[in-house]
Amino acid sequence: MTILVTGGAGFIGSNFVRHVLETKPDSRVINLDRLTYAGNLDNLRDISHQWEGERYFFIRGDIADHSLVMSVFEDGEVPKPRVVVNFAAESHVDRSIVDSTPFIDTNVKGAQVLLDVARKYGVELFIHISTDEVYGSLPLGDGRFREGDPLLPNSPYSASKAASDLLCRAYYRTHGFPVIVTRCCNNYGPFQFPEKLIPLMILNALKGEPLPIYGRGKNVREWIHVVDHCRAIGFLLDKGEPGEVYNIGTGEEEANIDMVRSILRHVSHLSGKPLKDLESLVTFVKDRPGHDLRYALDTAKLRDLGWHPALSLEEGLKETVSWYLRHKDWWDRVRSGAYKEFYEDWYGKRLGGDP
Ligand code: NAD
Ligand code: TDX
Repeated sequence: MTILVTGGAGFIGSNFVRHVLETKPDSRVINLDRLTYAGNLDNLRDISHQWEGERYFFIRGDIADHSLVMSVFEDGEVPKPRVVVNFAAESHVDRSIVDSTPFIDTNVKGAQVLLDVARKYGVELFIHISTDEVYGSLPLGDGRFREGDPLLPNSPYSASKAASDLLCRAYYRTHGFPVIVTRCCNNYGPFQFPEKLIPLMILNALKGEPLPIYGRGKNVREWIHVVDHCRAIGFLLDKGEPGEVYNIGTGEEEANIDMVRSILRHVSHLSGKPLKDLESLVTFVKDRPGHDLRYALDTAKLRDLGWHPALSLEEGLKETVSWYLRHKDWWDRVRSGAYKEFYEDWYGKRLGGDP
């Protein structure tokens, strides 16, 4: 099986490339990635050393570039993909508030180009990686989103993801094209770009920098270790039904402030830094505009097929903090350049006061 993985140099995509090559011995992976600020070939250095040119192929390019995507299916030098897993996206909500243009270009236009070309070349299965954010926001309490619930996105990011989910639905209904859409909760784990809550808090704590928490930290997220997410996608490659949507989650919810306190506990334990000093870095800042209060998923549909998460949040978080402590070289490189620019622009005023 040759799989075209788009966005394979990003956080979840790189974990998925590794997962597939390690768990499916007869698989080959073509990684198509534009290498935006979030794409990083360091995430796959071990994979390219071991398998480049045999089971792993990298192509730099934009999923919205029609002729480039066509060439992936035609070029004689790489195997022809029969399956597509689309991770490529602009993925950070805060950046979509500053400028939504790249979100439309990649998440909407890019998805349409990929669907079109994949259909033309008779791809047998297309898995589109979407998000719980397309459902909108829940009140605090027990409610959970189910796959048939309406899409009510609140950020430019989630609106662009919802648009691509609807394109997938339309390609299935109109053309009978075999598309599966997955909607996962918040991921954490190795190689996550430190603009997202968990790595941002780990690295700022290690550096003794302020820990910016939006509003009062009461917003709730459901969390999954990235390897459990990858296992679920691998499972759906074999067991998923075309035309269906699957929620992927763990049921493990945390308010942001509690999540940050757990992170600090692990950072203190593993680094020896006094917990009191780390907690003094917590800084409540101006809220994210349109900030969704709570996400939570009903995952009965996937669990009934036989998938369950393997890692608890407690274990996964400890392992993740330990990974960042052991990979300073990786994050030192990542925290320069585009990262720094966005950080100063977005957090500069927030951390200067005005909560
Ligand atoms: P990421 O930002 O870490 O990686 C995105 C990757 O896509 C990068 O390698 C980037 O270079 C590449 N890319 C961006 N635009 C491209 C384009 N036009 N053409 C080709 N490649 C392009 O994102 P992530 O956190 O790994 O998320 C991956 C997918 O999973 C996204 O579709 C996201 O919406 C979805 N998702 C993420 C989470 C989460 O918690 N991170 C949760 C649910 C769903
Ligand atoms: O500095 C911060 N302070 C803060 O309080 C950051 C970066 C975040 N937060 C809050 C906002 C959210 O309530 O933490 C929570 C998590 O924030 P993010 O890590 O930005 O994730 P979120 O907005 O929930 O979206 C994530 O999950 C769904 C991913 O980034 C998306 O790609 C995915 O679709």
